[in-house]
Amino acid sequence: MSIEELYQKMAQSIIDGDSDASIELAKEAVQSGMDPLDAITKGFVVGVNQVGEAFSCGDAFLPELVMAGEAMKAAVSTLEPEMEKRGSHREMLGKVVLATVEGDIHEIGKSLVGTMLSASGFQVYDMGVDVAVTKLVAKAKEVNADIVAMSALLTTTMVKQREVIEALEQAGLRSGIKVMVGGAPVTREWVQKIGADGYSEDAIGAVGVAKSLMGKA
Ligand code: B12
Repeated sequence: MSIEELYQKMAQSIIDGDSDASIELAKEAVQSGMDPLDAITKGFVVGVNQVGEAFSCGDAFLPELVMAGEAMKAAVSTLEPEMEKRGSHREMLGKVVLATVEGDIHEIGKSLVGTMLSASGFQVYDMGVDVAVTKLVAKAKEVNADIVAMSALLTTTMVKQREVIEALEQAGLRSGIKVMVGGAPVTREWVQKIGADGYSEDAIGAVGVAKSLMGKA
């Protein structure tokens, strides 16, 4: 099978919501020596984006979205050990408290960012999804975080990113902590509006931004 065919099959496994197939294809990618991030961005993500578009046009419904999400999660989890193995940087670059904001349960992009950051040498405290503003701020204080990184996939939950920044300010922590935000609806204008320090459209970019925020780019 050519690489292009493999990418196409990967995308199709997500469209079909077929976790067994997405896991098998992820394993095949690892065995063939493919960069796991290529498998994600050129294969699986193409499928998940297609399902997302179909959902927004009314051509797909919630069960399809759920199945696609599960298949995507299964593929990414299968590729994670290989991504971590490939992360060559072992020097501790900084502590990152990472979460998907309150009210939002989208976890795939957030987890991918976490994997890439830890593979690049950051110590990542991944708090999961739907994390309350107060819990996030308390964790940042507890571990003496260098960076707070927040994911939001819904236009209705993006506002929580601003609330966290305000809560960090109120707790007197903002000057010592850099804030990174991301997620599909996040734009540069939004980043400026809420006074965040960094933003990236993808997980690779997130590593570069985190490094530059730590003065280690
Ligand atoms: C899979 C999925 C789901 C799954 C999530 C499964 C899971 N375990 O995560 C399920 C089925 C649960 C779901 C539920 C819902 N979803 Co949904 N979902 C998606 C879908 C198709 C893909 C998201 C995804 O995983 N993408 C792949 C990852 C790799 O990309 P990513 O998340 O964008 O992350 C990358 C970047 O954004 C960036 N990034 C992400 N986070 C961060 C953080 C930082 C700090 C940085 C620097 C970068 C960064 O790097 C990541 C890696 O490259 C999107 C459509 C889309 N294409 O985005 C809709 C989408 C986000 N969902 C949508 C909706 C409406 C919903 C529901 C409200 C549906 C409903 N009626 O119930 C619920 C909301 C539930 C909730 N309260 O959160 C809408 C949002 C519309 C809007 N603008 O608000 C979308 C856009 C679909 C659409 N086109 O309408 N969803």
